[in-house]
Amino acid sequence: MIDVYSWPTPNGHKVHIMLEECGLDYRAIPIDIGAGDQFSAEFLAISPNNKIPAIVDSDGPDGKPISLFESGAILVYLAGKTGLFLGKTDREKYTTLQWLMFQMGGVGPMLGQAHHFRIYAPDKIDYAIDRYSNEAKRLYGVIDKQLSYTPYLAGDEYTIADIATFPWTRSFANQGIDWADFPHAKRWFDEISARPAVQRGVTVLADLRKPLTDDKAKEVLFGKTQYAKK
Ligand SMILES: N[C@@H](CCC(=O)N[C@@H](CS)C(=O)NCC(=O)O)C(=O)O
Repeated sequence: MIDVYSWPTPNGHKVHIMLEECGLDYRAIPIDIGAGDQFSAEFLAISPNNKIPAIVDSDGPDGKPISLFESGAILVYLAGKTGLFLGKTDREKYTTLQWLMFQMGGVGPMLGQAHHFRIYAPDKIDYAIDRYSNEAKRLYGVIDKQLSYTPYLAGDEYTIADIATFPWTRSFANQGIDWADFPHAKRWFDEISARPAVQRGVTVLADLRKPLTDDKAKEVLFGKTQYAKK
């Protein structure tokens, strides 16, 4: 059994979608990041960076339990465990990892900052909004160009690179993106949105999430609680 410690955010959705796509048995354990659950000693023991998602697989590679944090590492692990969505040849695998790293190092952090400064920041700082909105557009441009050559990010097959990137593009409007500017990415987005496992994955724990409007949740995520010494 795989326990997934998570919350219905883009990084959480990646793992929920992968588990659904692979047909693995799992239990979703909510870590309410607006309430501060990510700072509990139990959670920090498996996720020292105080962020979701994390997993504990009772049946790890050596038959013993393994715990993992970082969504990219979890996707690679689940792909290795099942032999699914990583590619078959070495060439396909490295290409998948390349686009996965592009998501982890670029798409996630930058789209997250665009969303933050456009929507959540208490002061609307033009410099920050422009910087991250421009970077979001540039990244969508890279994705759009790649998807003008190939059906999926890493080539002809749907892989963990698509599974990692897709959840971030669901908030395109809050990132200042107009799909009309990115027709190939829109074709990909619509196709992935229609996959049954994706539709199930994005509903995991979703009924627990409230809009990020209350001051307590904002303080936990963006204020002193986040930076208190642990
Ligand atoms: N690089 C990490 C990022 C994880 C991450 O940023 N998780 C957010 C939710 S999407 C979180 O747990 N935030 C809680 C906090 O910052 O305290 C990954 O991909 O797993």
